Amino acid sequence: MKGVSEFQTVCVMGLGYIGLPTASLLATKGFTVTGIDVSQKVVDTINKGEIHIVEPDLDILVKSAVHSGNLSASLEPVEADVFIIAVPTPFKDGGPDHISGKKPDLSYIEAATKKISPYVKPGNLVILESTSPVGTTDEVVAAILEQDGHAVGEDVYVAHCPERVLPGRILIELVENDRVVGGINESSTAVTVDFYERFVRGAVLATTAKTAEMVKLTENSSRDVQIAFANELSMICETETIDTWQVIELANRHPRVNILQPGPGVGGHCIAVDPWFIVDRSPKCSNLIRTAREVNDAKPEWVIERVKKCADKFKSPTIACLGLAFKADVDDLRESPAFDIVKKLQAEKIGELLICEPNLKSHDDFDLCTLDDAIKRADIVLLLVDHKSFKKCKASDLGEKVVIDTRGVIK
Ligand code: SAJ
Repeated sequence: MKGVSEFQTVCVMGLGYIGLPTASLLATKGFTVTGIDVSQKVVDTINKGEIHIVEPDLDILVKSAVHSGNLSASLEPVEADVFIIAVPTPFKDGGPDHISGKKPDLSYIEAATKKISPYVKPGNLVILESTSPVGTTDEVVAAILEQDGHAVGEDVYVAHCPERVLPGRILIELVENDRVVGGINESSTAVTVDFYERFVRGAVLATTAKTAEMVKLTENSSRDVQIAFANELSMICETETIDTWQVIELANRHPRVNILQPGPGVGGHCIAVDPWFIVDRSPKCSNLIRTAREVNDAKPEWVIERVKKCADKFKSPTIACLGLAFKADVDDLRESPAFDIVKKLQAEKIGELLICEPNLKSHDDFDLCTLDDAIKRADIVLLLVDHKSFKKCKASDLGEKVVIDTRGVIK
């Protein structure tokens, strides 16, 4: 059996927002990495040294990793010293009632574990990086490997090391952030800590698998609750005709107050999803977490009502919708409140929509236009995402146009 310092080959399952940056980073640190994805298109793109997602500097990293010969992509796993599972964990939406319908969908983790199982050998390390409900590392990953005859915990190490990187800063945070590592037993934890210490500059903190799972869910739920507070505040301030952003700015001058920013809702595949994993397992003790999710989920509808009210004042209004992404300076539309708002305005035929998303070249459902064109022709300017280019818009340039600024960026 190899010692951890001899681990040289890595197989990364899933080449998305976490898997691809991780695979490329490891490749540039000297590991021989094979990235596995279910999409032939993604595999072909990466093997050409190109990328399929928008993330600062990722194109340069992938290009150099592929050209060095240390990174290649494939549809099928290969034998390796370390296997990293970085696949999505969405929820299954729409059950008989809204809350219990939000059950975690672990099918991608199950499929990835089953796929690597025939390639796992004694001495290997299997790491789950996907954000997961408490118990998944033991009850899903380790259980599947055990069923397949692997001596899990004895000569096959299994651990959870949740990813914590912020889209838009992934390459910096992959290296700089502290990491939490929880093995299914002490030897798994120790081996995994050693592995991350080979490429992470932040501290690598040891705990159990269950604690590591809960830590990750806690981080995202905490942020969700705090954003819900800001969103609720923005609705209260609107009824009082007070500027929310000024209230927050002034309140944050108190040494122990730090309120986050309101917006059109909370999007992305993490914060809008992960708190439900806690609610699903502990429904009786998670009122605050569930309510925060509901407040944030209700915000897009509140924005739509505001748009409708403004639109009623025009015969046939032209509405510039600025942004579709789930947050600033990314191209990711998953769980995006901006996208949902624009879709609904379109479905309800609320005016002529001019849609601008500078991070996308095109979109199947919408014709996209430039910022200048959208603003020039609009009666109503609806700012949904605080993209860099939108922050240049000044109220003085918008003249008599009605402005609905859900992010508080138009000064
Ligand atoms: N948002 C607000 N107001 C704020 C901050 C954010 O409305 O003050 C909105 C954003 O516009 C977006 C959503 O919240 O729609 C989430 O954005 P985000 O930037 O807070 O977080 P994500 O989803 O991009 O990344 C989060 C991060 N978690 C935390 O900050 C605790 C990241 O570190 C995680 O790795 C990531 O989730 C993940 O993958 O779980």
